[in-house]
Amino acid sequence: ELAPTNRVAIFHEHGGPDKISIQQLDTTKQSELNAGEVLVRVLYTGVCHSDLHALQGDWPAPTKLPLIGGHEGAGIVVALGPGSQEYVQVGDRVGIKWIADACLNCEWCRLTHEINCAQYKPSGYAVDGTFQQYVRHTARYLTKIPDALPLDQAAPILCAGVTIYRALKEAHLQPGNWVVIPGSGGGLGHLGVQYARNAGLRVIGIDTGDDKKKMSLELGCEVFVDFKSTSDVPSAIKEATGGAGAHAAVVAAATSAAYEQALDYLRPRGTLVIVGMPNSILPVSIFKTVLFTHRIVGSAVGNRQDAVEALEIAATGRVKVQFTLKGLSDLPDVFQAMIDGKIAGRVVLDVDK
Ligand code: 8ID
Ligand code: ZN
Repeated sequence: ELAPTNRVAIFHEHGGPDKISIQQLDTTKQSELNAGEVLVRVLYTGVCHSDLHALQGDWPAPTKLPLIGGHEGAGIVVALGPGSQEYVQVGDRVGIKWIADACLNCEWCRLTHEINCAQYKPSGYAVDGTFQQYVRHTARYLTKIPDALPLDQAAPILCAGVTIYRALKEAHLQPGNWVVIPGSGGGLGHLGVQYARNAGLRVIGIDTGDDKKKMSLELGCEVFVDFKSTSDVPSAIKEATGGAGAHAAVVAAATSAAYEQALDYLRPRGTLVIVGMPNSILPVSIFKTVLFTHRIVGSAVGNRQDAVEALEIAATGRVKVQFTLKGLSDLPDVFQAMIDGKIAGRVVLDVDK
């Protein structure tokens, strides 16, 4: 059942989409499973903007090199290492997430904050990820995918979905509150609009262009603000919320401008949730933060329970990934389209194509 070769998208140095090459690697190493590991045959993987940050070397944390990126993988368990059968069986439909593994034994892991574990390993960053057909993965950190959810739909939930679902929780909102989602036409954002609506929130989307506007409104934004054609975004948001401003902004855009604007349209006691990750500094007025008693919080993916919940909600059909299906060999073009801001929703790759 293990093919002799593994088709991968790999890069040896940081840079642009031209650094990616598609190769066939020998699978011998992958068949030697350690205790607690399983072999996953990846079928579909989403392409997250974090994969582009990894390719470009944007963040002040080094990736492994050469790197096979990707951290939104959906596939089937095809082989079990010793001791892994207590978690999964051969044939199980499973998801691979940003957190490939954590120690599960430190203070942060005990509190379910595995993202803060000093030993946690990000997929497609510190260890090879899902832009390949076969991934060796710790059994205990895989997430089972509900039967009702097709694997191509499930893939983007495993990072984009779980991340924005958890970020909405971090805003501590009540039904009827206003939440603004900058980046509402992107991968995380378009799912955020739907999870927010599912939680009874009133949603304002910010993004640009007709496709992203249409998608944002169809998925449940009451108001859409185009950040390129609107001269004063904060005023537009204040007006839409009856003058007071929004209860929260959950920023899913990879640009600092979206953060600076958010601080100007939050209502008193409002919360800014930092999700999108440009490598930049946000200037914050200490005086205004005190005057308006704002909260500013970071949110990073979600824990294993958040992943289960995000998948279950998607399996009911109340959250639907809007995706374009492409092949692994299209990855360079997909990254270029992401750089150009042309992707509405998500791109999912069939790793065999
Ligand atoms: O755990 C985390 N915190 C986490 C997890 C996953 C992803 C963080 N991220 C980060 C990614 O690394 C990236 O920085 O979230 C950001 C968004 O990821 P994505 O959703 O995968 O990116 P996208 O599909 O390119 O969507 C971004 C959207 O933002 C819009 C773009 O038009 C695009 O639709 N946008 C931009 I660029 N500037 C904007 C602005 N000023 C804006 N939208 C509103 N206002
Ligand atoms: Zn991601």
